[in-house]
Amino acid sequence: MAEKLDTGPLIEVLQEASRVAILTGAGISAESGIPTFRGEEGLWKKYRPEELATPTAFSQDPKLVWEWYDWRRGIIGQKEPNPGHKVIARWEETFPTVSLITQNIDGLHQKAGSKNIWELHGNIWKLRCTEEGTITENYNTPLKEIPPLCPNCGALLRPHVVWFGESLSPTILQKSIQLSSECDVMFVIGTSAVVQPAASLPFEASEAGAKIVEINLDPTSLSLYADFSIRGKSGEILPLIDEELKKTPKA
Ligand code: BJW
Repeated sequence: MAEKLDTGPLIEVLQEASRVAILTGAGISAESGIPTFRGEEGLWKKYRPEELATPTAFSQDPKLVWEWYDWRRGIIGQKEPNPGHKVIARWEETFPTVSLITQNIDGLHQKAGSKNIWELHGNIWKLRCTEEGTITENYNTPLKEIPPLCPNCGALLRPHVVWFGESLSPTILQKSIQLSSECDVMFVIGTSAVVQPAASLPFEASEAGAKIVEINLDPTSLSLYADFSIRGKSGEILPLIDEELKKTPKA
């Protein structure tokens, strides 16, 4: 599929682009071996996270919720960025401005070298004190105690992630909306585009005149509205676009 892709019209658009925004979801990390949330092999199927990734679940059984996060940290900690993450990181040198808005909490974009990142749903390597709100980085896998407690005040620590029904950081959300409405091109990569408010960002971009490029294994509710909807693995499609971009002289 990827080999037969006609990238010509997309390359023309990219050659004119100066502000590129990229919205990523779990699919970008799938080829690194991190399960996505939805779909046959999704995390939701095996571990019912809709019951675990909520403030209610945490207040009822913090140990259970932490065991789930500890298990996921153990998987993520062993994984490396794939060619898709690496192309996105390199594009910070290719385009005048690249802004990466990610729903992922795995930290693989940072590991690949991306710098200008806006993490909409937090980061699994950060813990937040439920009393003081202080945020600390912690890379221990497994954690030394479950549930972990704040070394300063002894209160429960929680994962610094955004659960269903919780608000996103207003600063990060506002910045993401601004970047979406100011970009020339927005890539939407490996997201089922069902979780709000992230799923609205491509529409902000499109309404403001940006071209939308979706890369996904399957069609989504965004596919019909995208200017380019490319089916395939992002770890294959992104390097292919990058190669074409490098070898096509600007018109
Ligand atoms: C590949 C691939 C490969 C696979 N290559 N592609 C408006 C209307 C209705 C409801 C709401 C609304 N506004 C807010 C809500 C409520 C709720 C919501 O959106 N619900 C919907 C499900 C309907 N949103 C919220 O609660 C948000 N808070 C909020 O808005 O506060 C204000 C408010 C609250 C309540 C009401 C109204 C306003 C918070 C959302 C937080 C989401 N948190 C999670 C968990 C994070 C922590 C953790 O990881 O444990 O974030 S849920 C989970 O979904 C995670 C993800 O970031 C997020 C998105 O998933 P994603 O990335 O799209 O993954 P998948 O698995 O769904 O898709 C993977 C895709 O990749 C697939 O399409 C594959 O085909 C593809 N793929 N391999 C390319 N190799």
